[in-house]
Amino acid sequence: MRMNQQGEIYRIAGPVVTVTGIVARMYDVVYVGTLPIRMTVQIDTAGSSYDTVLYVRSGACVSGPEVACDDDGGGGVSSMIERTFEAGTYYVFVDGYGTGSSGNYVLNVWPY
Ligand SMILES: [Ca+2]
Repeated sequence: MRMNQQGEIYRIAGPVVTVTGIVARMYDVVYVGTLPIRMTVQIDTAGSSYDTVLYVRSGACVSGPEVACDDDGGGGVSSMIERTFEAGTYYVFVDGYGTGSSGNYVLNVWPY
């Protein structure tokens, strides 16, 4: 488990979100969001410049159970998770396929 270099967790604010940033080598970026009700959400990294991997964890940030993971399901080497989540708080990790993976990421969150 790697964490973002600032030790920060970014909050997802709003129903549909596109956020961008840079993942440095050896670090993940972590976002947290809360679903008020059970809903289906698509999370993807389309448009990112490197080989991304997405993880979703529930509960405690680094120790909570992993509820979803995807490497290349978004086409090419981008990642995509589409599933129905129960109400609750989830942590979305933008990781890289290899330990040296880094670059510009785009994270899209689409509830529907
Ligand atoms: Ca990938």
